[in-house]
Amino acid sequence: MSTDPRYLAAAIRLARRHEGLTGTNPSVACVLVRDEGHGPVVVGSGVTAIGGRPHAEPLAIAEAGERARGATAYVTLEPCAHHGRTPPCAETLIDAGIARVVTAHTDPDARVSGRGHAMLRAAGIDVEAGLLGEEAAEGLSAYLIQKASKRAQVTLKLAVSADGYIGARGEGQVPVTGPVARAQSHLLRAGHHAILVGVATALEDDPMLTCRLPGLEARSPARIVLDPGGRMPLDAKLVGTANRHRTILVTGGSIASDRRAALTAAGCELMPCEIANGRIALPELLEDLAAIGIHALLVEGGAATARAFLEEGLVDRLVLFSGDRAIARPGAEMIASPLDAAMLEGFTPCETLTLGEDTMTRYTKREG
Ligand code: AOF
Ligand code: ZN
Repeated sequence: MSTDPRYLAAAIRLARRHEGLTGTNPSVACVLVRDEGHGPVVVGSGVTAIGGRPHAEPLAIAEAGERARGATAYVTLEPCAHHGRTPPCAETLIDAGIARVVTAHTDPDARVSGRGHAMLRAAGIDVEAGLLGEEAAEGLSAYLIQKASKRAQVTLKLAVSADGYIGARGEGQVPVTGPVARAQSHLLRAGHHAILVGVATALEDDPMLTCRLPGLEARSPARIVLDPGGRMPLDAKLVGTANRHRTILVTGGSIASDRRAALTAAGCELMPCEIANGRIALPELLEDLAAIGIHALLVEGGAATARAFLEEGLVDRLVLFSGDRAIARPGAEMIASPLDAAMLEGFTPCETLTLGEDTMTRYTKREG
């Protein structure tokens, strides 16, 4: 049986490591495998460096050294063919004496698309393209959506209690899941370019929206608040920490000049956006975010914001944390999950993890 799927799957897993950390570049991985007479062994591997360069292939080749000669390269994306800030990876593979290349997905970048594979074939390298394409596409999805639609990818995170609620009005952050699930939700933050909430959540919860896992604090993404009416209080934690963590307030453009000056002085960026029916026009916002390099957006709430993205069909991926306890209390005004059964039908489950007492299921949008 061919070992190709096994090594390519290993590359797909490796690529996940730098998801959200490679800027506008996709996180790609390359695994080099050679049979030196005792069966295939991995002689080198690489993943696109944090920030986006170097690319995966030269890193894997540097690790393999002379052992790259005659090896098979498993790459999650078609090797690049253009002279950018680094020489074309297809050329690097050819020069290293790679014998065979197996890739999962073609590169939609106009400078590369089809050319990377063609360069390799022209040099006499045996190329197999498109193996495990769907699996690789999931990890590359923010990049693929940005290239195809010029908009940011949307991942909606929801934490729903056993009795179907996401919180209680006027009570700030109500714990819905336990510590293991909460740690996982912080890891989710680290893999995105920005976290978005509506101003109601910012007012009610006064959240920080940072990644607070030990050692990963530096991976906190940018924070975005939808604030069409300019209601963001100056003493909010998000404003108070805007000098340390990028903070973008999406406004309707009608903020009093003294407030504007104070928010800007605190380090907030104001992003005026189109308003439709009193609400931020979300498709336009996603295009504006992609234009400033925010390609992977995590929407964290609250209910109205989540519902707006769901109703407009703008949720590409859904991450649903299901708590094991009921949280409703007599006298409390409970906030129901914005996700009804009909909406959930629009998504395909792809993975469920048990996290302590709770579970997390990842879904992707059902196509067609
Ligand atoms: C690869 N291997 O690891 C990655 C690739 O601005 P540049 O020169 O870095 O080029 C960015 C483009 O490179 C990007 O749009 C995509 O086509 C490709 N990314 N290619 O061979 C890699 N990250
Ligand atoms: Zn490259």
